[in-house]
Amino acid sequence: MERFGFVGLPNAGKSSLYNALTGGGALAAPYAFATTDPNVGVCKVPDSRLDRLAELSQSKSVVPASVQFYDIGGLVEGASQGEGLGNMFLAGIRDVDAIVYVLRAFADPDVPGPTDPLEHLRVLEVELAIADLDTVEKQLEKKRKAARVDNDKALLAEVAALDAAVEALGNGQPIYRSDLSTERRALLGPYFLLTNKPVLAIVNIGEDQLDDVDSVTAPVRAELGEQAEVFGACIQLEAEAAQLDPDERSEMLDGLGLGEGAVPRFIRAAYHALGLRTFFTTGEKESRAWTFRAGSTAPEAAGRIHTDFERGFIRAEVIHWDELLDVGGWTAAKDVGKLRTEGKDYEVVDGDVVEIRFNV
Ligand SMILES: Nc1nc2c(ncn2[C@@H]2O[C@H](COP(=O)(O)OP(=O)(O)OP(=O)(O)O)[C@@H](O)[C@H]2O)c(=O)[nH]1
Ligand SMILES: [Mg+2]
Repeated sequence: MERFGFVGLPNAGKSSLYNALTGGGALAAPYAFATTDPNVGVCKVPDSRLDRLAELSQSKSVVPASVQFYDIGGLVEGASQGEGLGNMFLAGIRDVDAIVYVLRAFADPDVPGPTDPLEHLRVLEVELAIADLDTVEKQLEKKRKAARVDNDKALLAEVAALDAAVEALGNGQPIYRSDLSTERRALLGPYFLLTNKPVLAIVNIGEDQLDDVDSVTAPVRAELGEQAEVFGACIQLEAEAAQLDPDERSEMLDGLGLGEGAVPRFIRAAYHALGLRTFFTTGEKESRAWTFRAGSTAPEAAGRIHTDFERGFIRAEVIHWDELLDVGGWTAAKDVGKLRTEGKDYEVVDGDVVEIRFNV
């Protein structure tokens, strides 16, 4: 399952975001370092296509895709020198797939802390860069020596990547928005650097800024450019909405002019940031959404269901979800020749409904 780690200053709204996504469970409180131990939770990925397929197949169970969220303690300036909770707890999110910055813009006299999201961004990135610099420096000399002794080409390339990382991080530049090449970034993979992961930024806006989301988020967007998906949300309202049952929630969000709310948008953006896509299986027993990486072949995608499906893959029967709804069902699709037979080179497309033929 794909995992996301939250980072932000104290009181930025990380635990509130966690509650908005998972429906509750984390302490959100107006004092710094309310979170000490991480909250780890799973969130279902809302997908109306899945609901419609389940209805079509009259499935007994419906299984959405899910993603995992890690809500950790707040980071402060000087965390690397032990300020606040220090930065040791960052180790808990070393192996997440992506980082979510929670940047505060809301003003509230009862909640201490800065309200300029750019200031939040600056402090976070300096602290993350220092943590990474520390990791890289610990490895560099060891690797350099080993590379020299063995004259190992692969290791020399890794050392060059580490050198470039030291340079960028030393200038306070996070790897993900430095000029390190994709190849070098890949070579740094085994070091699980925090700033070498895809980033999503949420600007936590106040209720009074709802009419003005674009101008509040614009400076962060300008700073991060193409390097990160940025969006604004009033996390507090989303967390309150998450506590309601679905009908009341829609009513509340609609009443505020928020449409479906920021949670589904956020999860879709998170998916996008990781290059994730969804395919479906559907039948009377179950309709289910599966996550795969963009560009996956049919056997690779089938491997998400079961490794046997990948190993023993013969072919896939495929139809796009909306076509399946149009023709009214799997048998009908077969009868009118809408079901495609795809081989092992087929690249699965977001929204495909598949049935795998395999033999092991
Ligand atoms: N007014 C307002 N308050 C908010 C908003 N989002 C969060 N808060 C409040 O701000 C306080 C801090 O929120 P948390 O979610 O606990 O913040 P955190 O980032 O988890 O903080 P730490 O765990 O201490 O690092 C809580 O009292 C929240 O209710 C918002 O959009 N508007
Ligand atoms: Mg918290």
